[in-house]
Amino acid sequence: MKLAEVLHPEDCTLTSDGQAMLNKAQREGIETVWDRYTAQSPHCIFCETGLSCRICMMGPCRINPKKPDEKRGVCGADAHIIVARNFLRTIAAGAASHSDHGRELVEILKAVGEGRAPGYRIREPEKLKNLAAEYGIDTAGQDDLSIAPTLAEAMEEDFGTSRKSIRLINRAPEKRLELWDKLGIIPRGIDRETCESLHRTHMGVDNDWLSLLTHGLRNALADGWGGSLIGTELSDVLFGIPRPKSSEVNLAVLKEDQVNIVLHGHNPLVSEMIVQAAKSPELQKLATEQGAKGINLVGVCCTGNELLMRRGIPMAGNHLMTELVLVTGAVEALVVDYQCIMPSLGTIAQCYHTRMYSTSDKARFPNAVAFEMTPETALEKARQLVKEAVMNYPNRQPDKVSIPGRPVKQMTGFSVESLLEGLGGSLDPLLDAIKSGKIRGAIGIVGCNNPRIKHDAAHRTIIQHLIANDILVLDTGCVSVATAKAGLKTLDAIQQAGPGLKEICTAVGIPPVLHMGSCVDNSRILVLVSAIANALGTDISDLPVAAAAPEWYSEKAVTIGFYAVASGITTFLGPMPPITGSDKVAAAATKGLEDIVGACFIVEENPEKAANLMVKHIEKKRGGLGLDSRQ
Ligand code: SF4
Ligand code: MSK
Repeated sequence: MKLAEVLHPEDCTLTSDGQAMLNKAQREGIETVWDRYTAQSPHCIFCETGLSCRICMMGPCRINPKKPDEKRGVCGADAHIIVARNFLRTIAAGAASHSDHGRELVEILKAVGEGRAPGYRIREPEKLKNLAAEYGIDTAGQDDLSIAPTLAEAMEEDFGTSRKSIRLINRAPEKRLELWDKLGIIPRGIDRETCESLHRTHMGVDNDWLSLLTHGLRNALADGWGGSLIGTELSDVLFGIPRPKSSEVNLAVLKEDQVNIVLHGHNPLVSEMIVQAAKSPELQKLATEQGAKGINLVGVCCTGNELLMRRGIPMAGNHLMTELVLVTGAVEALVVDYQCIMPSLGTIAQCYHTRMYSTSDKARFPNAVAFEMTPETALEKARQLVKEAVMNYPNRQPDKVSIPGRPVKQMTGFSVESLLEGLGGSLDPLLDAIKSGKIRGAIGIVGCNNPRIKHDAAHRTIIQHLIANDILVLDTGCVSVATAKAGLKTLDAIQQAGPGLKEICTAVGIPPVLHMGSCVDNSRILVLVSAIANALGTDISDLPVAAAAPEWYSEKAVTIGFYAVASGITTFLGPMPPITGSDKVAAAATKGLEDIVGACFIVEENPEKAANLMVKHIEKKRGGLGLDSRQ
């Protein structure tokens, strides 16, 4: 079934560049994610509610609440056990993805210290030393290269530690740590909690839905305060702390007269080497010899976010735009690392002259050239890869090229460090703005796109509503592309903010929506809210803050949402997670956890209603702190 037969591009995506490329895809007979979504609909109701189980070969089983003899799986598991087990496995998968990414950064840090990683270096020695101090390492008299392997080894212990807790959890406020201790959910080791999730969910282990859910909190915390936070911190050490800068966004960042290389995935390890390689005068000269005016690097998804935050490299699009980037016909090379890379991309690349390259041994793709990079070989391989892309430029078919529209400007690069610098070294101006009510609170909008929801529409509606209500928005991941494309990351967007937020943004010179990085970088938001709670002498759950993932799709998003909740941040979800098959699990996740950790999921797919609920939540939290409240 083709898109043209059932759907119109305007129904699929809010974005004009997306609509233009969907029209082109239809004309050229190219199947996209929306075609496949339509073909797969309606989805299996048992899977959508979490009531199917294929954990063992006595099954697969499904629970049919309407049939008395189908209320238990073959092993005897009821709906609550099955739903909770499935949910915990999802959390474990998300935690594993982020944390394995974090582990690779630890390995590179070690390789840098041992002189095995040409191309990589320590760019933030101060941050390296601060982290070492947090891990109890005495750095006196040691140079950066000697500190690096010692810190890497200490961080490796966090993955499979024999300690009682992972180290960076200590950044959480005292009250939160006490609560976690009381609940027994302080993560002991990143790999340990993920491994234990898989153990608990094996047939015949943990058959108490609440116990499964509780371990989900611990596993998610191991991600947020462990694997993800290590990933963010070491990316900064190795590639630089993001600082405010200008860039551009949308498909028009591709250049008709240049060699276009698109960088996709999550881990900056590969893309940073491509950036270095592309600067080589020799390769630039080669590009000219092939008839191009230069080499143009652009990002998509979270590798794009990493490059945008640190280097200002323009962003071509988010998750649902990745196929459409190739439909422009203007891409010489698509270079991927891992996560959120649709297996369809290699097939679409073959419809044009585009070559797709996979760079990680653990992430292979159909119709992609396997081009594995290791710490030792990455820079040399990156040079080879850029050269291949340049040599592919003459193969471009001009009649198939169409780059729609014009790029939109955006500001990016708001790490915790750069925010503090912008505020004069102290959180006080931000706290004063919150106390005075000029800024009512802050919401971290994070996450993906999902063809269930009109692409970028929920993001845009919610965020415009929030800033108009004087709520500062921090965004990460694919939503950050949606807001940038809507012009919400420019100083002009201050005009769309409410009067209080307008005043503060004008005074500080920042847009009302601040880009804080990739989906791993949600850990930056954790660090920021902890610092605010510490400054106010309270817990995170008391603050006028929230998180939201209006168009989420990925397992990682569930884990992020759950570590936010475990940390005391109420989290608004668009699509409902597959837990409604158990009234107990659903009630706990969407209500009961509030009494346990001071936060829960609130699920509302309608963006207007969701935005209103978020404003209400912020005002309620203000009231709780004794601040003025518009309730
Ligand atoms: Fe069925 Fe139980 Fe096996 Fe799941 S674990 S497939 S419910 S028998
Ligand atoms: S890439 S996890 S679609 S944010 Fe991080 Fe985007 Fe979500 Fe993947």
